[in-house]
Amino acid sequence: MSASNQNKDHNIAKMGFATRAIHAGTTSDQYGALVPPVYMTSTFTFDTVEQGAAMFEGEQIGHFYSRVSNPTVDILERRFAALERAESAIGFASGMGGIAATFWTLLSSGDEIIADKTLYGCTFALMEHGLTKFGITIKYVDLQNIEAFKSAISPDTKIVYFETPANPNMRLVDIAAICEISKAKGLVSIVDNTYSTPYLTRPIELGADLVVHSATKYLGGHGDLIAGLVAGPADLMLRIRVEGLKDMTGAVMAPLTAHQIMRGMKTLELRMDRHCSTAMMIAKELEAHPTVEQVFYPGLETSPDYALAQEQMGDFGGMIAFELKGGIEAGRTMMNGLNLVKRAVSLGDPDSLIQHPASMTHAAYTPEERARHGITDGLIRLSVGLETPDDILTDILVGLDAFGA
Ligand code: 7XF
Repeated sequence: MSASNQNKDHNIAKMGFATRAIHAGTTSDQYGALVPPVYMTSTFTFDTVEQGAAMFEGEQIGHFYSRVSNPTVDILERRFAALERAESAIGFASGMGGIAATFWTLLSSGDEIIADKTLYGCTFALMEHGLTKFGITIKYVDLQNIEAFKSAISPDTKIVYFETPANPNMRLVDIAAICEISKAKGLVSIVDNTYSTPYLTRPIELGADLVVHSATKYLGGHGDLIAGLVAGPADLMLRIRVEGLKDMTGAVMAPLTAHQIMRGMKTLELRMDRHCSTAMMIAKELEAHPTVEQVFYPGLETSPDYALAQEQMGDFGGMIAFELKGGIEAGRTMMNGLNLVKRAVSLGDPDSLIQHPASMTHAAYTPEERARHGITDGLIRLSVGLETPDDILTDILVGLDAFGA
């Protein structure tokens, strides 16, 4: 990177979120292209054998193979780091690819992870069915209980890991409180910030070491790609690049995907504002509806997490979970009665999506595990999209009527 680009980036770093989402990390090409070129190349040529050797040794900085780094992905990584207020970031082929590469880099046999009791189903499966095969112990702890966290820490604990809000039940974890203890005990704290996005919550500013994301969701923002991003301190990120990404998973992000995510991120702030305002409206309507037993949305004053949400979230996000009085049978009837809102997993798309965690995203848990981990069978998860707010609401009310009838 040239000195002039560094200076430009330095100024961008002081600017607002939307400005950073559009401009941070930009480098100029020989034609002055506004949108960065998509470098569809697997390899890069060396001027001399000596230059190639210097790059492999790490003595000379530059791109030499796209499983390690790529100029288009590099711009996205710098831009995303500027949003999370991190020193550095890495793009991955999927959220799971980023999470796996991070664990593979940081853990050895005999180590222990303390994970929150509510996790996305495949993250749980990676830990419970994957890492345990290699001598790693996972302790699932209710991280809303600070004392429980403290007493779970042992000399073997290396990582504390949590989502906030958690997928699927919307529980919040106090990032600052957990990360302060984690730091004092020498653990690496890892926050899955997929639900909030850096627009609403910046875990690193609150003391977290690493932030992981499914960029498939709000960051890409259009339901047309699978990707992951991880951000954190430069030294740790370099280790994750060289070990977890390059050698242990090879879960590299494609340059075209980086281009799509950069296009998506330009409107992240606008989209999140709309996701949040529509979700708040729908959460209130659901809460007032006679067929609804309970609504889980941190923006509701009745939420046990309302005070914490105001502290660590700029707004309350686009995800809602709820239970109907008639349990899962009523939930199925309700979901099958929808026309506009689509029955699908994933989230953060312009299209509103609805799904049943116990049989879909969290099917990796056994029924007993789901009960222990706070994922009830009657829970329905709604990803509130960007359609006209009243149209989403009308569709949901028609679905609730189908159940009420
Ligand atoms: O590998 P992916 O890009 O699908 O990301 C994995 C992942 C990591 N963290 C969180 C909080 C996630 O929600 C996800 C993916 N979740 C989707 C969902 O809950 O609908 C996956 C569909 S099964």
